[in-house]
Amino acid sequence: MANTEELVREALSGSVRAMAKLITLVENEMPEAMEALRRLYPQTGKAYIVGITGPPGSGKSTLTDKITKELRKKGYTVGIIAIDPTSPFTGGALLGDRLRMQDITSDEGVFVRSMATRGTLGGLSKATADTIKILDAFGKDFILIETVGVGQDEVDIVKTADSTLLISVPGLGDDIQALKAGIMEIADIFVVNKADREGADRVVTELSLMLDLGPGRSAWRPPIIKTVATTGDGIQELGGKILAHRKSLEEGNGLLKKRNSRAREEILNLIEQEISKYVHKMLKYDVAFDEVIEQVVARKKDPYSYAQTVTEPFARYYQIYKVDKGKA
Ligand SMILES: Nc1nc2c(ncn2[C@@H]2O[C@H](COP(=O)(O)OP(=O)(O)OP(=O)(O)O)[C@@H](O)[C@H]2O)c(=O)[nH]1
Ligand SMILES: [Mg+2]
Repeated sequence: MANTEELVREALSGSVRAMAKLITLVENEMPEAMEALRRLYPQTGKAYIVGITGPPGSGKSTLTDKITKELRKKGYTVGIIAIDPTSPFTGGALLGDRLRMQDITSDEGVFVRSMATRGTLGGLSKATADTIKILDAFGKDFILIETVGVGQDEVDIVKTADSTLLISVPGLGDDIQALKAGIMEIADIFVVNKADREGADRVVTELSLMLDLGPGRSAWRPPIIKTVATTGDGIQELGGKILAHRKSLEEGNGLLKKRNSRAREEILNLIEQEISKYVHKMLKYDVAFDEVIEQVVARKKDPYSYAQTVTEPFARYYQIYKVDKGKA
C-alpha cells in the first residue's frame, strides 16, 4: 500500500481512489489512520454537515438522494455517508439504497460511502466522524449522513451534524412516540415524509404541539416540512430550510458554538482513548495482575484501592499540572 503521506497528498489533489482508501483506513482503525487524519486536519472545517435520521423505512435514503440533487442544482458538491441499518426489518436496504442512489453515484460531484454497524461501542461514531473529516478535506461542500435513529451510536453521530433532520411518517401507530426522545430535542428541521399517505397532517399537528410545549429555543424554531420523497414534492422547500438553518447558525455564533463543543468533546475523547490504551497495555504486562484479580474475587483486596494504586501517577501528575497551569 502506498504510504500515508502519499495517499493524503493524492486525496487532497482530488483522487477519489486515494480518498476511498483513506476512509478504509479509518474504518478499519488502522494504525496509519491517525497520521492521515493529522495531515488532513488543517484542510477540514469547511463542509456543512447534515444528519438525516428517522425510523427504518421512513424514506431517509430516498430523501438523501433528492436533497443531494437539490444541492447539486445549486452547484454544491456532496458527500454521503449511509450507516447501514442492521435491524432485521431492513436487511435488504443496502441494495435498495444502491439502486435508489444510482444516478447520483454517477455524478462526479457526489461521493457515497456506506458504513456498517459493527457493534463496538463508539466505534461507528468515531469512524463516521473521521470519514466526515476526510470528505471535508477532500472539498465536499455538504456532507449528508443517513442513519436510523435507534441506538446511542446513532444519536452520537447525529450530534456531529450542523443541521439535523428528523424524518417521521404517518401511520407508525403512536407516530411521535416512535421517534427517539434524545433525537427529538436536537432536531433542527422536522420532515413529515410520505405525505401522500393519509395522516400526514395529523403528524404535523402533533409535532407542532410538541414544539409549543417544549423548551423555547432562541433564534431558530424548527420548521415542519411535508415531503413526498419519491416524487420530490416539498424537496425544494426542504433544501431552502437547510440553507436557512445554516445561515441562521452562521449569523449568530451558533455554528462556532456547536463546533467548539464538538472539538472539546473530541479532544477529551482522544485523551481518554490514549490514556486507556496505556492502562490496558500496562495491565497486560503486569504479571501480578491475575493475582490481584484473584484477591479481589476472594475479597482479600478491594478493587477501589487497587484502581487508585494503579492510577496514582496520574493523580500525582495532576497535582503538578494544576499548579503549572494555574487554573484551579
Ligand atoms: N408512498 C411513499 N413512499 C415512499 C416515500 N418516500 C420513500 N418511500 C418508499 O419507502 C420505502 C423505503 O424508503 P427508503 O428511502 O429506503 O427508506 P429508509 O428510511 O432509507 O429505509 P432504511 O434505510 O431501510 O431504514 C421505499 O420503497 C421508498 O420508495 C414517500 O414519500 N411516499
Ligand atoms: Mg436507507
